[in-house]
Amino acid sequence: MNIFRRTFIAACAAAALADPLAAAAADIKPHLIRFGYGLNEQSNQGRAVKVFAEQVEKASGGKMKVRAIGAAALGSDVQMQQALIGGAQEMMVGSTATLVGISKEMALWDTPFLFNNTKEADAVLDGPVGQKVIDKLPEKGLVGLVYWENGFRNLTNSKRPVNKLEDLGGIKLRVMQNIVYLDSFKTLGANAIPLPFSELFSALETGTVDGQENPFNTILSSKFYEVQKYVSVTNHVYSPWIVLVSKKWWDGLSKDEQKVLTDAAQASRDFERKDTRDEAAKALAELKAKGMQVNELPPTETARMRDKLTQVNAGIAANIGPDLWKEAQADLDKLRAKK
Ligand code: KDG
Repeated sequence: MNIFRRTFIAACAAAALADPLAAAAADIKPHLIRFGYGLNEQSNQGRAVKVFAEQVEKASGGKMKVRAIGAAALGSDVQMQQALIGGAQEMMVGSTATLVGISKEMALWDTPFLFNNTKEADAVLDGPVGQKVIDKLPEKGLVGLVYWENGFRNLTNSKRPVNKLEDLGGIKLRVMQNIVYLDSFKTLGANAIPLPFSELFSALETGTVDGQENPFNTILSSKFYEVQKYVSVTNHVYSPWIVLVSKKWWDGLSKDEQKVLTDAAQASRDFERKDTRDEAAKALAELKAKGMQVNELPPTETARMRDKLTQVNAGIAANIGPDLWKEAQADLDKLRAKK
């Protein structure tokens, strides 16, 4: 366990144990929380769920226990979302992109090249616009606690390096089950095929698909280097994860129990973003060491990609509502003017 994590957990434990009477006096009953996620236990997603679980247990004096269940053992993102809505599962973390079928405003985060860097992403996701998108969830039976970082997405495939737009032509590219991703990669000329994450490795291994797109962290932790030869650095979209609670279950919790979960979610968000960024900084070199051939698209080519993908932006703005779209763009303009 790295020094950052040890220090972080010690600090959480100290904070919680500093006031054991508070935990004992609080209106907290025993709960077993099934928390599902799609990547494996060793991934950045798995590590952050573990931190969340440890924080919940410490802050509740051991009364609230989180059973972290990874590798899509409780189902795909879409299946877990339905389980939360029905009250059959308490919590999950997954992609905002797979939530669009339930809450259309989540499509804002699918906008290609929306964020230029993580500073912009954190500011908008944790600001008023991010909250407005989360506020649309309760009417659908979900409670969103925080956004985590999946990261900037990049292309991998087994056919050829993607040095220019035209190289995507004819590549069978797996995309998330999301209309914007489907439209975006069709617009770029790929043969876009939507699949759940849990089916991706085998689809790459069998050649059902030639490629996929994900952050370096996921490419590494899911061992895509075993079935993919080329990494083409595009950073074509920043992808958030979102920590979700079943509203049916949440509404039955006391204010103290809800506070344990919101505090733990915020602490785990801060851990997860730092952990993910630290890992991402080293992941590309590790992918090269695993034998992958890496190429960075020249700025002229990413500019062509960005220009071509503006076609999908109008559809996103119409789908999420022009006011929300304009507010997000205005917030980004203000952030960029501050530079
Ligand atoms: O459960 C898997 C999800 O977290 C998903 O976001 C992973 O980015 C992903 C993908 O490509 O499906």
